[in-house]
Amino acid sequence: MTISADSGPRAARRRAPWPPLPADAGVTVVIPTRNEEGGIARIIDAVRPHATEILVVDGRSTDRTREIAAARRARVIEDTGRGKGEALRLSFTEARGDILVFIDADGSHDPGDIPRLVEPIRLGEAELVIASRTRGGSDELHGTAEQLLRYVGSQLIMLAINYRWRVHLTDSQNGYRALRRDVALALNLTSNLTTIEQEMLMKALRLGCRVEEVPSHEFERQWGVSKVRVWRLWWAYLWSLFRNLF
Ligand SMILES: Nc1nc2c(ncn2[C@@H]2O[C@H](COP(=O)(O)OP(=O)(O)O)[C@@H](O)[C@H]2O)c(=O)[nH]1
Ligand SMILES: [Mg+2]
Repeated sequence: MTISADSGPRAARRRAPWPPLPADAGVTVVIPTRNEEGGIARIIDAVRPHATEILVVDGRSTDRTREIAAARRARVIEDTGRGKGEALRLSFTEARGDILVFIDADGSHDPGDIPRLVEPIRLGEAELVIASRTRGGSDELHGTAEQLLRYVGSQLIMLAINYRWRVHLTDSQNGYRALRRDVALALNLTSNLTTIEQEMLMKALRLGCRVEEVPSHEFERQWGVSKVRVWRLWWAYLWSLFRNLF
């Protein structure tokens, strides 16, 4: 299902359709990492069949993440430790592929879904394709108070975005997604934190990009610990929402 942005008050800022990608468009799989030595090798091996380049953006890991990734022949670069958002933004200029796929390093996402994320972009049917946990199910969003906060918060944010741009999307927060690199560069994203995901979606809609979703299951983190504390960050999500919504 393809959903286009609306004709809202800022429609004048819409730009012309993006030019078709070359038939041999490369895919850079971007893996942000912070202390992911437990499974980074497995992720790199699993995404390799789907990638022309594997770019690990490391945020000051104090374990062996960078070493292991380099030994697995991924390209490893370092951000300045501000957060996952900074890591993703850095990848826009560093990646060589025309299509970027962002995937977490914690084993939550199924790398086998990469072709389905990339296909609509290759076909010129979408500029941003998000893996939807609402459609694919999540083992990580239900059960504890923090997970409830994440779930309810993300649904409310999704509701606001859907009303604002008159779209009908289901997952504004999943980090597992594919984006054209030229679009990524045009979005002028500023988030340093995990608010980057909703900022990316809102700015893409504002630019008139076509956003698609594919169902994708989210597994529990397979190793290591989560770096994101939503109950400490809720203000950042709200601020990002208001700044980008209006
Ligand atoms: N470069 C970088 N990566 C990060 C940072 N924080 C988290 N990550 C990575 O971003 C991905 C998602 O983080 P995670 O802790 O699993 O967040 P959660 O899934 O929301 O609990 C993982 O691959 C992390 O290693 C950071 O500050 N810098
Ligand atoms: Mg995770």
